[in-house]
Amino acid sequence: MEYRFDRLFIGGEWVTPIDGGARPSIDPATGKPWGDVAYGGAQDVDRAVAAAREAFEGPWRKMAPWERAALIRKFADLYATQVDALARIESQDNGRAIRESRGDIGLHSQYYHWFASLADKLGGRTIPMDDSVHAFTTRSPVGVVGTITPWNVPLMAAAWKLGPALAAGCTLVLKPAEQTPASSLALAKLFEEAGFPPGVVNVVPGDGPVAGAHLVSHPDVDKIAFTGEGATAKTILKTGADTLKRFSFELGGKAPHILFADCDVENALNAATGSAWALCGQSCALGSRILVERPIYEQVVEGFRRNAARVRVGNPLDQATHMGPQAHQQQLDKTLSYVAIGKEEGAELVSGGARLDGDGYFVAPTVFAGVAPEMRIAQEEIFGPVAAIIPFDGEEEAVAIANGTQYGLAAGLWTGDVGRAHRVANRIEAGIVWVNTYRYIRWSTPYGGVKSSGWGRENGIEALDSYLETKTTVISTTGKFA
Ligand code: TXE
Repeated sequence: MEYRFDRLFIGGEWVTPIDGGARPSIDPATGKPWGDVAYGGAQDVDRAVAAAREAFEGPWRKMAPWERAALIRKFADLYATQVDALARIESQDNGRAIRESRGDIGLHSQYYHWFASLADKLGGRTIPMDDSVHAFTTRSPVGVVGTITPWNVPLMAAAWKLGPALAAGCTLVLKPAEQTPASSLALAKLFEEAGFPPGVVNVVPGDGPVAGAHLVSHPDVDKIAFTGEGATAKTILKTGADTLKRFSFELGGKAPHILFADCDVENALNAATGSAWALCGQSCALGSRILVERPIYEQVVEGFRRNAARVRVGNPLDQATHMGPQAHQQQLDKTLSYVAIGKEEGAELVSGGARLDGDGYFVAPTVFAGVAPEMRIAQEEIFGPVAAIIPFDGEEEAVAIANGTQYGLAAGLWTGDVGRAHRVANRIEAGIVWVNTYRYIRWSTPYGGVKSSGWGRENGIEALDSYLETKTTVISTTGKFA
């Protein structure tokens, strides 16, 4: 497949931006541009929304649900043949280790297949009333969806939104993050090749405050599906308020990963270190707060030190690399600033804590021990490879610390006591809790946050809810005013 990055994809055509242009995209492993990528402005967003509206009112809506499903499946099969190419494009743009990108992107076709399988099963229900009325519900697509995605996992964030949106019968304008637009344009190519009607999926890279904000305030966009920072979500709510469109938000996290003394410590330790530094620490689901019961505290801190030394940091396109660079300069600066904050707050730096030599945005896997729950490094999302180890005594304290942040996205706990597993999982404020495992995320498992971590759920049958409207129809069976 020939991929191109110098045009926007609007209405089924590769077009030159009207009020955007082309801009170098930076390879974070070198700090240098790898090529130019098109970006759009407000007028390009207008064109894309118009194309999405036309497709929504026309061919996409007229297509039978099973035909839509067949097309999504065709796309998913094509996607599966392109995993290597997509992984290389994404890793070059965002620095994610290729072994991780391949593994992740290798699963995406299943997301599309799974949602395709639901496209023709979106029935309503009948509502028992009395003999004089027949009441029932039907479900229809929300309409044109603006999807705004982040730079850490551009294709995954797209799959989580496009899968259910297309199955529901919506059309889309996808605006990827300005730092990592390339893989989303590659995605557009696959929709074109699969034979999607023009305008069903449009891809317009652009700046958040320009293209993103225009999409959000656009009166002809019915819903915004967003993944990113909480502060951006608040701006988006204000920008879009006048249109009263629908919003779903997948925001940040500060997941507690709790290790009770009765767990299988080595197993838990490996999961805890792996999921603190995956994606170079740049994922909302990572266990960035490691809560450790005191009897195993020294063992766990030592294990983190040992495992940090084993992480191979380097060229993300090298299959042997465990951890690539931070995705961009701003994130590098943010991570390093939190390392300084951790030191100032008096946490014990066990490992890492510095930028690595060279032009790329590499940081050593970093471990702070002796972290107090109220420290900023235990409260705020760093989004870098920085693990904060917090000691605790007993279940009550573990739950209090786990719930003691503004976030509530994901959590993990390790224990050999099945009763404790249920008790603690039940009390943790999070959209997903993993017990004796971590970061198991699939198309069928709902994912999303409580508290400041978001609105709505992605994946699972629940994901469809935010792309559908429910209509209730009540018919008098007597022909009289009931
Ligand atoms: O995110 P933004 P940033 C967190 C993480 C990270 C921090 C900053 O802590 O360090 O956010 O990342 C678009 N109107 N997460 O600043 O700005 C933008 O173009 C409309 C957690 O890069 O939220 C991009 O497409 N759109 C997170 C998208 O929002 C706007 C993943 C995300 O960028 C906009 C990423 C505006 N006014 C960062 N401003 C997760 N939940 O996984 C920006 N955008």
